[in-house]
Amino acid sequence: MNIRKVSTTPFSDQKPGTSGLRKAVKDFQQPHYLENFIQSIFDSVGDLHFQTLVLGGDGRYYNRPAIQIILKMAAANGIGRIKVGQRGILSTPATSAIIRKYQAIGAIILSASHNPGGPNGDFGVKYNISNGGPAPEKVTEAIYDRSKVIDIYQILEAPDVDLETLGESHLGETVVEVIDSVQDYQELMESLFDFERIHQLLTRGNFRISIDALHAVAGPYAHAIFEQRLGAPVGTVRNGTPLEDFGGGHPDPNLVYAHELVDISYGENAPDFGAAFDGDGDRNMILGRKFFVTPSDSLAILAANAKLVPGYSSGLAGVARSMPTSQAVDRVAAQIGIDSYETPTGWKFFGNLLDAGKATLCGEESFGTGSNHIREKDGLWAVLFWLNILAIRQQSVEQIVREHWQTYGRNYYSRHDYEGIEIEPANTLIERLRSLLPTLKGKQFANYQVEYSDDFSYTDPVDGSISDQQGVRIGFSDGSRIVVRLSGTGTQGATLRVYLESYEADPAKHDLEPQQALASLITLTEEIAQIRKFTGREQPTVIT
Ligand code: VG1
Ligand code: CO
Repeated sequence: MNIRKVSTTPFSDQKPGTSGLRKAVKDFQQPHYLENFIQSIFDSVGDLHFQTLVLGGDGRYYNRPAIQIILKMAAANGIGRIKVGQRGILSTPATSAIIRKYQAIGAIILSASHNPGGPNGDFGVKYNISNGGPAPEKVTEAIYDRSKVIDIYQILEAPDVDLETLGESHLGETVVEVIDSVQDYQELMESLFDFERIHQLLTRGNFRISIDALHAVAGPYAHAIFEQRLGAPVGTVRNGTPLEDFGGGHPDPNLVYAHELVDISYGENAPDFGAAFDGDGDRNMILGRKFFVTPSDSLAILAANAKLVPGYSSGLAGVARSMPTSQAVDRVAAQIGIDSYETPTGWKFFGNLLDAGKATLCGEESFGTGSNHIREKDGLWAVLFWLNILAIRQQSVEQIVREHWQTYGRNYYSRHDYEGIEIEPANTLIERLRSLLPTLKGKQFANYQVEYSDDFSYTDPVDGSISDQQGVRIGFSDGSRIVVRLSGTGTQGATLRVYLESYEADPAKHDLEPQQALASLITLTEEIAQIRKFTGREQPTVIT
């Protein structure tokens, strides 16, 4: 078989964001666009000979053609073995598990996560390194630097690989192994959780769950684990077949986009537990009966109850959360006497803490929770963790959350997103806020006194690398916070994210709606940041 060396010219916009390179499908379909980026990855990661690469994606439109291109490029670049998910399907957490289990050099994950799919939707490429986690910034920068000067890529001339049939074949010298998408991941889950107790919970008595895969990658995993293995009735998993356009929806597990599940969970005869996942299966939303669990609370509750779960029964080394995530987990860490780390947004910042054994559980406010079992956030894992806790405590989701608030106080929390706004005024808003920061400290706004104001800078405690300008934070003396940053995953215009948090110790005041509890902070945010003026929007697009 022939290796073709193809001349190419660089694209200037292949800078990976919070989670890989995300662009419209149409951008990726430009001649050489995908190939340039893939070759830039291969050129940046060192010697590939005799190495194993993991390859898969969330099943979105363009997944299959992209996989064929990448298989042939990987073979042309001399990779020893490629483990590719059957039909090109691998969730992000499963990919991370497979890298670690088989000591692969890394993985290419084709996903734009929660962004919509289809010919007019988005596509994405993430590169994960040998620890199973997203490439850290020094790697993504090397890939980006390479993409700016690339002039040639290599691809094997060969027929397409059959992705339907499990087993091995050859592409030139390279072994291509089509693997079961679920099996390795399911084995890992069985090693962490008490499947027998969860099986009992789901089959004896009248505890009912409802799982929504939003037509995305988690479907096959959820069918196999909840229905086939754990005995939940067929039909428990809704929208469980991955579709190229996710049925036209946003595969984003929150109260806005997972409205079908929300209607069920707040309807008559609601199930005891509900959950949804995102496009690539790394996010989760947890619902009780007529009850929503804030992701930040979910992280804190998993941390507080970790000893009930076999995989974590010996306790936690530490916990970590992204900076905008609420401080609820910090209170649990303080009580247990372990460290709590605050990192920039994006899972790549947890990798070093997990590798160094400094943190066991990690989480983000954006519906992401995970642990040291892999190096990605993990939607199904979070659901199994909750079910394991529920099986042992024999209380409702709401009772568990309310008891948690009684013990630790409640961190009221909300995120307001302004999606698809114009880039220039969005940048001006942020720059203006940055310039205000030095003047804010000590200032009094109605009942709020500013205790600190900065643009978050993170020094990695393991390798000393510094990441600046990770979000404007304004903290008040009563523990409330406003955080403002721009998204690094959007593909149209800019997305402004405003994160609001206030703390309430008194259980008598734990029954407010978050928007109501945060109302005066929301007004104050407008006063300081002038969001209406700069975005031209009266309201956020999405409130979570
Ligand atoms: C968003 C979330 C962030 C998450 C990232 C990737 O990033 O806020 O917490 O890690 O998406 O998640 P940003 O830069 O748009 O705020 V996923 O599930 O899209 O890979
Ligand atoms: Co995701």
